[in-house]
Amino acid sequence: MTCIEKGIDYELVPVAYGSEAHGQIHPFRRMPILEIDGAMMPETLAITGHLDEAFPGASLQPEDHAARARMRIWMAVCSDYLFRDVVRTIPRDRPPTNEELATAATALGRAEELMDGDAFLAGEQLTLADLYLAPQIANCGEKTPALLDGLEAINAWARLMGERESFKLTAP
Ligand SMILES: N[C@@H](CCC(=O)N[C@@H](CS)C(=O)NCC(=O)O)C(=O)O
Repeated sequence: MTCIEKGIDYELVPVAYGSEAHGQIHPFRRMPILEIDGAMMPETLAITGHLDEAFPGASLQPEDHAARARMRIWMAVCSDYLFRDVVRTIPRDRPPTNEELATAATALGRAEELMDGDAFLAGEQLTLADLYLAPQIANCGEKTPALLDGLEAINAWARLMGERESFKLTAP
């Protein structure tokens, strides 16, 4: 999504997941990994920040200090809490337990409370935080749509994100 929002050409390259070769380009054998200028860069935060800063086009990080902090709050929430409690906790290969559902629902409820009525997470401008949260909410919607019931602010924001070309073109 970040590449598309910035107008950067990219190619998705398969990797032998968990292999030694994978370990050589990501020490923890995860995704994503950006290959750029002959170097391999792991980790979403580093990758999306680099794409935004190293390429021309409208910035995806606000100039205003408070808005930038708000973007980082959301990115921390995505990275630390929603990724762990929603994306990782809700399984794909079996129905979730009640405990797993409760863990995810608590995290989503707290995220809902953090929404403050702006069009995007850090204000009226799209930022890296929106591009981080959108796939996480889509992941939840694929696996357990009922968890999103009643989360009005998150659902309104997700509808807006779902209309973007960058979302449609990268749909799972
Ligand atoms: N902190 C890492 C997390 C990376 C991560 O866990 N990625 C997931 C995909 S979204 C993954 O590789 N999962 C497969 C696995 O854990 O084996 C980042 O933000 O890049």
